[in-house]
Amino acid sequence: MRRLPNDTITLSVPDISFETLFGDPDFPANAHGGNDIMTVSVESMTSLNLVGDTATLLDHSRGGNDTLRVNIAGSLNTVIVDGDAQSMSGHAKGGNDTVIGDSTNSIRNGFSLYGDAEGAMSDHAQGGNDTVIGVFGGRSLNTLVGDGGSMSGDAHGGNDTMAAHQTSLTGSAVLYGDALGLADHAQGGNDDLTFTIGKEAQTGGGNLYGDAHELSGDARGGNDTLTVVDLHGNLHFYSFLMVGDAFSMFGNAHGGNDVLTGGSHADILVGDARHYYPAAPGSITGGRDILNGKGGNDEMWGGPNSDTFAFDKGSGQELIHDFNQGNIIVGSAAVEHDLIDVRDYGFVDWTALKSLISDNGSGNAVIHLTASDTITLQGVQTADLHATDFIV
Ligand SMILES: [Ca+2]
Ligand SMILES: [Ca+2]
Ligand SMILES: [Ca+2]
Ligand SMILES: [Ca+2]
Repeated sequence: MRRLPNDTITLSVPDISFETLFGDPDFPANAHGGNDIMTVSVESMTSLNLVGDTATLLDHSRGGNDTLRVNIAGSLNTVIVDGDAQSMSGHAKGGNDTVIGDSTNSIRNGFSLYGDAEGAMSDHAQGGNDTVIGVFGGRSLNTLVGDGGSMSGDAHGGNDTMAAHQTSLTGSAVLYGDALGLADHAQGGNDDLTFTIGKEAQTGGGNLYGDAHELSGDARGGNDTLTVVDLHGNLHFYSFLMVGDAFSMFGNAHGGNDVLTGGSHADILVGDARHYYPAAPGSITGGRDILNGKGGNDEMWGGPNSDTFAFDKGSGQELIHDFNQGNIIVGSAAVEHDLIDVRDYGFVDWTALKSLISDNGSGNAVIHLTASDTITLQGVQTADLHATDFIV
């Protein structure tokens, strides 16, 4: 396999230009891309597509391990960065890249960062294990994707590390661990997604999807970790949607076992998907997820399969929508046993906890952990709850 040279490229793109830059523009069949270091600065009203290797990785070609960084100043730029290529097919393999977009102190700049390819990853294409980092503010909406625009056939997503960091007043980001859509037999990797709210941040938020926006066919979500970190604390204008696998699951899709940890505001945490469209009753299966909303008044859905809802002191007014009901929602008759973990509250035993549970006016069980912390179980009555439903 021919190995292409390792290049170091540093340049500035002038205002009002359209540029597409490749790390290895001349890419022979089945070559191995170089390990390139590319740093590009962008001013205003520019459209940039920075690609670590070449336009299309085909057959048995491989992307190099590239470090791609775009520094964005000014305003109204459109930036797309691909760790490897614009599309991948055959048995192509993406490299393990570091992709960085930085728009701190600029206004209205959006960037889209892909660990592997902005377009389709099809056939047996395999994403690398990439590090995707977006640093932003300035009223921007940004997208971070661990692998590709779409994955189909037997494509596999890599195990990616993704970090979105809001450094200034306003801004938001959407993170996908693998791709916007996973179809056929595509499989998501085991990704680590983090959104950090910086000390200067005032409003914003984002959506974190462990795998994709849509899982269809026989697609399978990976085992992902989703975390919101709040360095500012106690904000009023933040909201996060955190979903372990995908916004929508269709057909025979399978969810992975995900761990979701919210921030200090009102988050929505979903173990598998927000919406389900099974091909037949129970054809969609969910993972065994662990959800912890942390502070703020959070809403949670564990989704199908047995999930654990964990609560820390100061958790606020929490609502679980589908306690032991996730399998029913996808039409499955399989037994499900969700758990509520309240160890952080230090109750002596189940009897002590049980005395704090009562039905509200709507007939839903409410667990009064403290004067200010409660858990409401939608569609569940106090009489339905037993010691085996809790980790005390
Ligand atoms: Ca890559
Ligand atoms: Ca991935
Ligand atoms: Ca997942
Ligand atoms: Ca689940």
